[in-house]
Amino acid sequence: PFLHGFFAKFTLLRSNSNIEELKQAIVDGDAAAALELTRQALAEQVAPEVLINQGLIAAMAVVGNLFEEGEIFIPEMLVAARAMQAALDILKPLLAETDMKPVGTVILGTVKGDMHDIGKNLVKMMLQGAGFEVVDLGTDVAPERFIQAIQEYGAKLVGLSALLTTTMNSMRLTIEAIEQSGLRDKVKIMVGGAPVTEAFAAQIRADGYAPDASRAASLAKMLMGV
Ligand code: B1M
Repeated sequence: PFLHGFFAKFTLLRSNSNIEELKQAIVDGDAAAALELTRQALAEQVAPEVLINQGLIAAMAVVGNLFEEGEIFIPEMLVAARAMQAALDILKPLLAETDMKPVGTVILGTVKGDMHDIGKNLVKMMLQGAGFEVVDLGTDVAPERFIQAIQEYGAKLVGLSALLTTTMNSMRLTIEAIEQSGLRDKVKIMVGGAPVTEAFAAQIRADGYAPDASRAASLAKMLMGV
């Protein structure tokens, strides 16, 4: 029993330091290291949900703070998000075998007529980093597709992105269509994108606006009461 305790403690200490290394690799945007450390930790029997919570999600929280403090910028945030995504891709199939539940499901898309998706993809990765399951409808998404997806996934949160002043109106039409479908009181709607403002969000009756991907993740958690 003494030796067993010793080895258990040793393994725990080792895996804690591996998780710290994994977290740092993601913050640094080193996808190769993040992958290697994730595989190593799995080989040492560290549970996937521990890696996600203490490694991936914790790393993206650090990245979000650094971004909000102006210490890093969009390119660094993108590489960090890609490193997180690489690790998440190998952990996701394993999660299906555990009972780890996502924080919630978000239906996300760039509204009709708009092809810009770089910002939307960044929002997606930060939401995933915060523990959300994201149903990404892509770009140029018609209001009916949002409605269909809300019904299909029983989602409680919808995220709309628009990069053109002309497609801000699609955002309004999407919210109006959700209202007319009778689903409005079942979902929270958050909006964002370069031309979108807090005042516009209020005008079109969205539940929230975020100026960047990091704050989109915080807003999503707030709207879901997490
Ligand atoms: Co376009 N484009 N573009 N473009 N493009 C802009 C947006 C523009 C400002 C350039 C300019 O003229 N100065 C301008 C819009 C002007 C306006 O509406 N007032 C413009 C135009 C006019 C066009 C075309 C019409 C050009 C043409 O064909 N004549 C055309 C439209 C096509 C269409 O959509 N129907 C077009 C096409 C393109 C490309 C395809 C070439 C390419 C897009 C590639 C792609 O996305 N896969 C492109 C690009 C790259 C840009 C610029 C240069 C960069 C946009 C970007 O990716 N920014 C842009 C000029 C600029 O912004 N400097 C421009 C980086 C990204 C990380 O930021 O998307 O703002 P952003 O996302 C941020 C936040 O806004 C927020 O978080 C993100 C990360 O922090 N956020 C959310 C975004 N979505 C959110 C959702 C949320 C919360 C936060 O909740 C759900």
